[in-house]
Amino acid sequence: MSKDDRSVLSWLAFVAALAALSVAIFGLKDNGSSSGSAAGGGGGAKPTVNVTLKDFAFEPATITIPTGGATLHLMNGGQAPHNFKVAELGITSIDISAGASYDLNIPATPAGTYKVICPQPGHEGAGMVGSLVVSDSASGDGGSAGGTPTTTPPTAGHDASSNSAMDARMLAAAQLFPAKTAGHGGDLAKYTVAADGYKEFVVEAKVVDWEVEPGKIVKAWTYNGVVPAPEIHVTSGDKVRIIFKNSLPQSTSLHFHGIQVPNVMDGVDPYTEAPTTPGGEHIYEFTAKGPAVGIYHSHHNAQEQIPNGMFGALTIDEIPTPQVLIDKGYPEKPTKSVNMVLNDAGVIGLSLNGKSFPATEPYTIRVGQTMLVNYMNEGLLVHPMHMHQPLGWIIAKDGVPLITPMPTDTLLIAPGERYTVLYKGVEPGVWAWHCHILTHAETADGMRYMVTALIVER
Ligand SMILES: [Cu+2]
Repeated sequence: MSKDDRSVLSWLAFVAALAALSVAIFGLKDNGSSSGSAAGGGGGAKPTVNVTLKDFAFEPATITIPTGGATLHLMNGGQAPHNFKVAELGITSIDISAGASYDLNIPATPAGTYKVICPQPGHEGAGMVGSLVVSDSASGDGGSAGGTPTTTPPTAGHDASSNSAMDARMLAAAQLFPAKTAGHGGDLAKYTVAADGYKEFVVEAKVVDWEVEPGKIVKAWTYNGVVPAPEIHVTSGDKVRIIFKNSLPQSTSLHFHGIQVPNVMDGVDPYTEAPTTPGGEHIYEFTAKGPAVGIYHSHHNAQEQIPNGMFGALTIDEIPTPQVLIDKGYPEKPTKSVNMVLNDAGVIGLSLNGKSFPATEPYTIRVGQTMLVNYMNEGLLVHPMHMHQPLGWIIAKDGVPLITPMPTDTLLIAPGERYTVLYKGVEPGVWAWHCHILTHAETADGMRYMVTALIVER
């Protein structure tokens, strides 16, 4: 995969535009007027009060400080960036990102109750409203201490506020895409050429920490520490040797799904070989016969080992662009070739290439360029994968080129199936690309799981 897959400037621009739009809609653009924030430098007597910013609330909702001022230690315990604003006092913190904290200085202030909001677009509407009570009488939680204009959460009607809360949650979720997570799977596997001419790949099964989405770290069962495993790509006629090591706490075996190999190399223990026990090794050898769009995965306790992450693409040669599409103006070779491995179970769960939205990877092509996608379903369920645009052409099923390509915008892929689809960029834009079983793509808190985007640039 090329670097520009991950250069997502257009998408970021799109997200920024979306954010700007919502700022315009909500009219919450904050004009600064931030107070001094003597982050901790404030000299003696001022107390420090801890406030946690959540999605979408202040905790506590009523913050009591003395008239002499205080330092508010603001901690963002949510997923979205938050801010702390007291409009009446002209005080605004900086934007505090998820997990970060900030000390906000509140100077000496007349007694009273002041409304606090988060000025991030939509957050006030989502209920992120609190009160700052300035009082010398009550040092406890004196919620009703002041006599001045109390501002409790404004409501524009029950439905309206819960609806705007939902919109705000969805916006916050969308703005996280593409979220950074540790680890990237599916990159090309390295090999060495042995003295006898074999291409040698080392594949080690092991359990590692894997970040499926921001902050969701699971004990994944992997090949070489990534999900999906590195793609093994070879050419017809290549002699292939896989030196397989088992560093799992369980026995396992390695099967080459959709690849023509001798029976004794099929990896089906206990029939074609003995299981490879923890700490053990097994050598697999075959001569590559292509084209093939296959998978290497476990064939031992597979209903658990595979969804937990033990799968990787194994491809031989390339699926050629059909003449009928070349005649329609498709380039002979795709600009980009992508494996899209679907999963829905085990510790990884609903995911595309080992990641769940917003941590899924967006892909970029230009108008006129083509992207070839090998869909591979390693989960336990069927998934109808839907590309909003452009229209795709199915050019191979299970690695066998079709005599006549078939158009698709929604393609049902069953467990174990592989489909090869060619997409040609036509209309510029950021196009949603997701499983169309809607509970695999969305929640009431916004898009999740099996969702990514194809970015078509001019
Ligand atoms: Cu699905």
